[in-house]
Amino acid sequence: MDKKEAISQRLEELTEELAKTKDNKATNKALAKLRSKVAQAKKDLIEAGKRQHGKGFFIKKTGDSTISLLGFPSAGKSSLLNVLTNSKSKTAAYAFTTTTIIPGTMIYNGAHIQVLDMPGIIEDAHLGKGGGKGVIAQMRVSDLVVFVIDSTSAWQLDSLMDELKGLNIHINKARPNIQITQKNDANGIMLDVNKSGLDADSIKEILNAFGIFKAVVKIWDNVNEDDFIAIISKKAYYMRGIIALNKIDISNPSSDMISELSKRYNMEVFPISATTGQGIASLRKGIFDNLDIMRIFLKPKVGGNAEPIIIRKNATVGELASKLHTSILDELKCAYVVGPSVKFKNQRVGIKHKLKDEDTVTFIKER
Ligand SMILES: Nc1nc2c(ncn2[C@@H]2O[C@H](COP(=O)(O)OP(=O)(O)OP(=O)(O)O)[C@@H](O)[C@H]2O)c(=O)[nH]1
Ligand SMILES: [Mg+2]
Repeated sequence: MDKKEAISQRLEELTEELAKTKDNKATNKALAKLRSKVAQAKKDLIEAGKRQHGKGFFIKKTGDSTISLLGFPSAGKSSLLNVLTNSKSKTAAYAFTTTTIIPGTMIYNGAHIQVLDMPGIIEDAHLGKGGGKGVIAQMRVSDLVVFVIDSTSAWQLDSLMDELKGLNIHINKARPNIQITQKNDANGIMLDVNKSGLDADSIKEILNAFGIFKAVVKIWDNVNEDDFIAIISKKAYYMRGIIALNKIDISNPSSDMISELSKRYNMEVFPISATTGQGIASLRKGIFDNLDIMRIFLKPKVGGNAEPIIIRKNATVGELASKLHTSILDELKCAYVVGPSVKFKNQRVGIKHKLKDEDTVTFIKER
């Protein structure tokens, strides 16, 4: 039995004991002790998992954004990489054709989007089956997950989503708002705001189990014990996702089924065929729209080039200037903007003005 299995077993025993103790109407003190032991075991489990990462087929992030193609074997991930990018990844009618992560680049709206073709995920990927751990680790650092699903067996997505939930990866969910400010002069744990489903004692025990004894705590959202532990152990991931419903050339899914899928998983669904090319143009647009990037054009054009600058959505004029060159920011007086972020053409704006996709900016230097 390896370390992780041993901790899992201990966690199971503790959880059982906790359930029994609750039935016994035991003292609060005994319950508190048990709860903090459970919290500690959960933390150990997360730590043990951390050390097992890094088998080393990590691909370095390049370009403006990175997306990963995730799905079961033979769903069509490699076929999709081949139509979206300039790369060639081997495709075949049998499962586990792709055994390492294959990168490609998709250029859309002037943005260079790195696309990662992943080996097919199978159940219990988190236990290391089918190289699942490396795939998950790489996926977590990408900016968007495209779930590639075979439309003839779309509901398989259930087990993939369960797998991710078990790994504390949440798709299209806002990160719960929890503030923990450690203060040496605080009088223990001061619970200023508590909108969670947890009572003050449980919160204290969990924080203590993580070595936090003096802090001001504000919990603005309704979280349960598991969410709370995941967040304070910094092991919860919140990611964006969309669904590429593939092979529609052989299944022809109904619009009811598509909207049902979208509702169930809270993701936009793009019906496509990687072999006939149906729906691929909409998927490209969907990928760009779901990334946190926008296009800004410069006037005068840099080197006669009409290529946009790709920058984080809602970036300011100042952030744009420093992305280009720090010296531009130093000399910047104001800017003139044409486009969606201003009320009229060539509106004069300051450094803190927030830009929008497809704005055109003229920098004015200080004399
Ligand atoms: N009819 C049809 N077949 C497709 C489509 N996309 C992929 N296929 C076929 O499905 C099979 C699997 O495709 P791959 O692209 O290798 O699938 P994968 O998801 O990369 O599979 P692994 O690498 O094994 O995980 C191949 O025979 C493809 O030709 C599609 O849109 N329509
Ligand atoms: Mg493949």
